[in-house]
Amino acid sequence: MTFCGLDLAHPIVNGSGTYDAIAARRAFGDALLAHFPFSAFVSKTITLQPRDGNPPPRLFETPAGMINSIGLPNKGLDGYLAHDLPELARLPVPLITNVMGATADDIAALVEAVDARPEIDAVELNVSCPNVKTGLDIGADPVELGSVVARVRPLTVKPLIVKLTPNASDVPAAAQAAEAAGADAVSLINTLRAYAPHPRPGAHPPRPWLGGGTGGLSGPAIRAVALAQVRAVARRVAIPIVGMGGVQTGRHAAQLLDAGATLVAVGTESFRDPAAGTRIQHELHDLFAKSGDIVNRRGDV
Ligand code: RRO
Repeated sequence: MTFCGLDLAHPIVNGSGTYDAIAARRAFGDALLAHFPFSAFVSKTITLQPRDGNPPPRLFETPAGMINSIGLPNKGLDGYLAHDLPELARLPVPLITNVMGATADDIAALVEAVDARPEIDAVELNVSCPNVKTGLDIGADPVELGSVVARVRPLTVKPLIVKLTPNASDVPAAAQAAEAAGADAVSLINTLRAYAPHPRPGAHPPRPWLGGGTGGLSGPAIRAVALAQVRAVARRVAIPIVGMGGVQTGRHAAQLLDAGATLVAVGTESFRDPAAGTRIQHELHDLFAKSGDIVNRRGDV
């Protein structure tokens, strides 16, 4: 199949930040390259400057999901290019680098740097980041999102995927703004803003459990939200959609394809099972084989 001009073996990719391919290579050796679980690899989000991330605790388990407050720890652009990129370039699949910035200038610098590296096949723009001036998530305001995408669009010839935030009043409007400004695809959903209270209630003032205060909810708990948002976005844009949110089985992946996604990303499930991508792809394949020919609705396969 093709996605934004990339040849992919199947529609299952990873959600940014949910699979450490470098650590997996260390753990599984060359077997990982022979049986890589995804048809493209999406990097963890990088920023211009290195970041330590949030203080611990960074994770909280809920009855059907996980809340993370990782806070973007990363080596920064230079560290990524020098240390991670040579290793990621050895993966047997196309590489999508995910970037985030708090200003349009930062995002532009990241996109230009990524554009200059032939090892990188596409850029994913994470817009779940507060603008340093307005304090609002860049991706939550369609006007601001459109202006950021329009600013960076001319800076790269690589496919530009905009990873939308689900924490917005009108996600389809944000998707439309991204499309109108030249995005080649949108991906959704990122995590839903969530709060994990401290296990000992009654403190004054009440304390959060997570070091970062609030976090993002992922896993099966958000699957129905993902389906609704992907479906609503698919009705409003013509560009392809990378759908994600609580996918644990091939059936869940098929449901997102039915909702209008072209690719499906696996995220939280990979923490339980690093081979989940392979399993889900096989389950999806078997489902398709049984039902004849479930081609995705955009005819992009
Ligand atoms: O690093 C994080 O805490 C994080 C990011 Br950048 C994101 O986009 N989504 C998320 O759930 N966590």
